[in-house]
Amino acid sequence: MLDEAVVTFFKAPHSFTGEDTAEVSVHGSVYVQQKLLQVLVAQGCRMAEAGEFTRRAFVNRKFDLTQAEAIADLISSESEASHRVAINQLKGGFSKELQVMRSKLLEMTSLMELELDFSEEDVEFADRSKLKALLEETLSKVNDLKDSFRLGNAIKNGIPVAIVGQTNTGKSTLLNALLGEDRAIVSDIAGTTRDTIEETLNIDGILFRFIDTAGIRDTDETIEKIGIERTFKKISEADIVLGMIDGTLPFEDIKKAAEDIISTVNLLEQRLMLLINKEDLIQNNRMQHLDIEMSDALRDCYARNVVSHGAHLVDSHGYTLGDVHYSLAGLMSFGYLSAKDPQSVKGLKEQIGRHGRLMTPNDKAVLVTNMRHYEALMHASESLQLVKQGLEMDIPTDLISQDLRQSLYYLGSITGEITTDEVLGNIFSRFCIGK
Ligand SMILES: Nc1nc2c(ncn2[C@@H]2O[C@H](COP(=O)(O)OP(=O)(O)OP(=O)(O)O)[C@@H](O)[C@H]2O)c(=O)[nH]1
Ligand SMILES: [Mg+2]
Repeated sequence: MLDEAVVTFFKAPHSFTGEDTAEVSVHGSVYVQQKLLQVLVAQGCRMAEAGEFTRRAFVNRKFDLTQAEAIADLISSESEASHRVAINQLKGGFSKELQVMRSKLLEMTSLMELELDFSEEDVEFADRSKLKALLEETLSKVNDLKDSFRLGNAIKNGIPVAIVGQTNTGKSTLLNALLGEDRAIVSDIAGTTRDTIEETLNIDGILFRFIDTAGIRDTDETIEKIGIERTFKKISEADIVLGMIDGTLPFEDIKKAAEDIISTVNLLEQRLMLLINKEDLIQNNRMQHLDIEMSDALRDCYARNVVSHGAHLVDSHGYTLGDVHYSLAGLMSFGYLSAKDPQSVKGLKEQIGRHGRLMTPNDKAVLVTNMRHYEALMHASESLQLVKQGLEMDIPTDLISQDLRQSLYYLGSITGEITTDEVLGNIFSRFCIGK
């Protein structure tokens, strides 16, 4: 006797995989488990491969490929928001949208191909104006889905927040305070941080990825230069930029630092929070002055930058939250911070959480979170674009239908209607054994 066990039998097709399945539950001893496996293997069983159960379920049409991938996402979800996106995908919202598009396109393609069979007779089964309308509609849906990847990816891996500014402004101090641990080295020597440091943090159910960067300054030092190049790369990849400025500097320097930061950010796509740090060292009488001067300077600078990008200036309403003073309406705000003071950092954290909530849809919006889906959508979009051009230029039907087939292929590859063993192997090998 090895142990007392419970054996559960799941009869096909009402099991997870759709096949007859048995589950053996034993007591949690490693010895018992090992011994049991040995016995079973000796009786002709073999160990499951990574993701084999989910793969079998997919092959038995229990769900499609996006849903199988959603299971992997669900297992690895680290925040409420990423969990919600995975659940939406598991429920099949994304697949349904794709299937509707695909079946309409398929019908059109079949009609066009029928014309080819009757090419001598010069008939038109597929109404070209209907096809054009369908194309427009599909193309815009495909592009919307494709564009949702930036956000979807941010929700899954953390919304990237870059902490940037000149040296010694307190960036690393802020990172540490946000995380509540001494993650980055802090010192009063300018140029302490050389490389970027990334850590994730869950604020109110949304995952953020904070990136402390090398301070920006003119330097001949090779390594520091490389670090500063990385800083600019991180700024361009961030959704939220925390621009740190040393509040003890003369006003002209503060203004210049703010302008430098603003010019590196794309205010149409990124949110910028300018933080005048070391508030504890700013004298009260100077503060009021600074406030007024900064507001004026920033309004001008913001208008210049945003208007030069072709957008409207957003009216901003200032309000105070704890120690931190912000204007939220625009995508740019400025406020004061004392990175050394937990209360001040707490206010900032709440503010960042608020930005995050504004950025993440809380309804059942379909978001693309998977790189594979994103790539397929990109290819589908390209093929559809070719079909559209082909129709406009009146090129032969067989060429148009080839491009249509191509787009159908890419759309079908997402849900797994069209797959190769290689693709499946790739997807399921990322699952753990036993899943
Ligand atoms: N009084 C005061 N000092 C601060 C505050 N924030 C940071 N400091 C000090 O400023 C100095 C620089 O801080 P760091 O966090 O290393 O600055 P950094 O921006 O990461 O600097 P680099 O890595 O060199 O770019 C340290 O001596 C900090 O203790 C603050 O809010 N108030
Ligand atoms: Mg630093």
